[in-house]
Amino acid sequence: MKNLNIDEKNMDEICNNYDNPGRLFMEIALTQMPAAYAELMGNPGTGEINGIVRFFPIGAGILVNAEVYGLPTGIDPCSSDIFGFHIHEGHSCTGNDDDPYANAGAHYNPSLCPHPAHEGDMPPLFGYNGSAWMMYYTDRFTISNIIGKTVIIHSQPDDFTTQPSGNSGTKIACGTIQEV
Ligand SMILES: [Cu+2]
Repeated sequence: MKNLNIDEKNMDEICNNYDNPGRLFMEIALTQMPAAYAELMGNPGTGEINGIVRFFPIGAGILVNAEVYGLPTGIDPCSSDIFGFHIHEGHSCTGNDDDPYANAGAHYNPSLCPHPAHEGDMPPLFGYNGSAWMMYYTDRFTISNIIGKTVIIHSQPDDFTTQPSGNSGTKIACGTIQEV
């Protein structure tokens, strides 16, 4: 088994040449500090949702890792327990009675593309008995693009078709992205 020697200088080289970048990603997530993170919190109306999203720059992309607890669990055996998950352009997890995270705004979408081609569109969270874990690698944004913006969990699956946000229901948890 190859021994990975990870430092900033050789990340591009490793990413481009290593035969299993997934192992590099796992190793980085386990051993390195992220460049940015968001602590996700629910509100009294959505229960005890809490979690963290961490952003690691690797090569030309960003490795995103989400870990969330306290998600709703469906009673219906056919409940999907899938939750839309996006970076929104607003800078605040505040709102009003109708939408407690209204000030998180719309999806981060500087290119003005349709959903799901927004820069802030991410893979949805798949709930497992109320928790979720997800990791993916993207070049849709840089760390400086997202600092201060918000990560939102929605109540429903993202259908990746309906505009402007995949018919993913209400916003049930939110966190502001902080630089480490
Ligand atoms: Cu959203």
